[in-house]
Amino acid sequence: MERRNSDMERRCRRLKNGRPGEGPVVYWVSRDQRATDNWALLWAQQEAIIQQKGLLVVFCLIPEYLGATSVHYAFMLNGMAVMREKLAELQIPFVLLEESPHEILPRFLRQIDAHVLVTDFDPLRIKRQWKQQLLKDVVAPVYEVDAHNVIPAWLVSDKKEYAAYTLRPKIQRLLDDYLTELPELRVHPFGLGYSGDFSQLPCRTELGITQQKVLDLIAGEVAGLDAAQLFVNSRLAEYAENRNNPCIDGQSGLSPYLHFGHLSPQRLALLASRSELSGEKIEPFLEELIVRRELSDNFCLYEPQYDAFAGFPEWAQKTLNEHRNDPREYVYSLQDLEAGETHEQLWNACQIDLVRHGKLHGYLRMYWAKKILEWTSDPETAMEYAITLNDRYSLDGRDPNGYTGIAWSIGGVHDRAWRERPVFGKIRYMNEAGCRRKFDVPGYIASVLSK
Ligand code: FAD
Ligand code: FO1
Repeated sequence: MERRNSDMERRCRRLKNGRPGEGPVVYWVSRDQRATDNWALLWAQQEAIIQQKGLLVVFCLIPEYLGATSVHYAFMLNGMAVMREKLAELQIPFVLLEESPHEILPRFLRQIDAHVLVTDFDPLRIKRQWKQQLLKDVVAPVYEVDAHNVIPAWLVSDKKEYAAYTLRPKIQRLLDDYLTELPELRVHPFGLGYSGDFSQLPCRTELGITQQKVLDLIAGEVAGLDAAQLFVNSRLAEYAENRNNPCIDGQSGLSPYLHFGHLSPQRLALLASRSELSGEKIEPFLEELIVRRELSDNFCLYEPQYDAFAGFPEWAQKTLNEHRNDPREYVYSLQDLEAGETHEQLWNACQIDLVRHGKLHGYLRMYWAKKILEWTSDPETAMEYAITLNDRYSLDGRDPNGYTGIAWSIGGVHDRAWRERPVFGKIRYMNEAGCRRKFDVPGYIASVLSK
């Protein structure tokens, strides 16, 4: 009898009891779109082996996801084709259904008499809504595995954390125990465990082109792991020094692979912590990758209004309300902002960078969002515009990091009060002059317009 792996067990929680079917264990992949280093898939295979059942991976493709464009879908589906290849090598079938999960999965699971349903954790509202609906209609037991955080979000904290400094000790206390080597997925010994076919279901067989570049990146878990290894070997050493300078390629550039789940954050953290670099070179990167990223999941998990004014801390709502009627020197429409047509060249260059290259350097993202607060009529409009533009253009958009990063910039989430000023109140202020003190602004503008 296969012994249960405790490292897997503690990353899994049961969402629903149910009647286990005679068919395969089903992993409904959504957030963590990879075969390698995927705790949800590992747990599903362990369950299937213990119960001597088949194993199947299913993805539900919807046409409209949080403002995603065809570029984002191309990157995602290219990456999914790589995952399907990896699964096939291990005799694990993959099915893509073209319908909302809560619509199609109950029918699909009944048809194959699924043994259990395994899902991956995602704090976003749309995912929670899908799951709430699913739990009503699915007969089989349902389990959820956090395959995205090194320490499962519901374990590291049971409440909305105030800031990085309140979450950091809770992470640090558990990190040595959770930052472990991940087991290997095995060739599945029990096949699919279903003899029927899926011809009556909205299946789609053609996915993406694995070697096609999207926004200069090859998608998927193979390219993602290569990019991670390359960053750790060649640029991690200078990360602490270069990461806040948009004129230097100092950040990892790995966020699209992390967003689409092509790269496991735990694998990346292991690669970084195992490099022969000294602690003070590695720590600043792990602080962002683990503390900051898991703080974003914590915010989206425990703050239902994570993308709205109501999600801001009390002090921020108060100060923004006190300055709600301050005169705005400039007020721009969403169209002005989208076209990068404001009075400030640096901001326009940021927007052009975002639109043309699908990404914006982390330091400039703060400045970019804060100007939207300054140049719109009210904080609610600022949130709406910043989220719309970030989700529409950023390859790593539509992510807990994005909603939290925007709420930090506009609404002081996880930040403290600063010296009071018009429009911003006590929200931390940033402007072009501040950027000029930090890096070569003309050089950045020229580089964007020349690319
Ligand atoms: P690196 O500096 O190499 O960091 C590696 C990884 O650590 C990142 O990929 C990310 O997973 C994590 N990380 C780094 N900085 C942060 C941070 N401040 N908060 C949370 N996690 C972090 N990140 C997104 O993934 N998607 C977004 O849509 C997004 N929108 C943002 C909007 C604003 C206004 C702000 C201020 C930040 C936003 N961030 C977003 C967070 C951060 O800027 C990006 O994660 C980072 O710049 C991505 O580039 P990188 O992978 O090269 O980062
Ligand atoms: N997840 C799904 O389960 N189905 C989809 O059709 C889908 C489309 C999609 C498009 C762009 C994008 O950035 C993400 C998308 N996701 C989809 C979500 C994906 O799982 C994300 O990486 C995570 O949800 C991040 O929170």
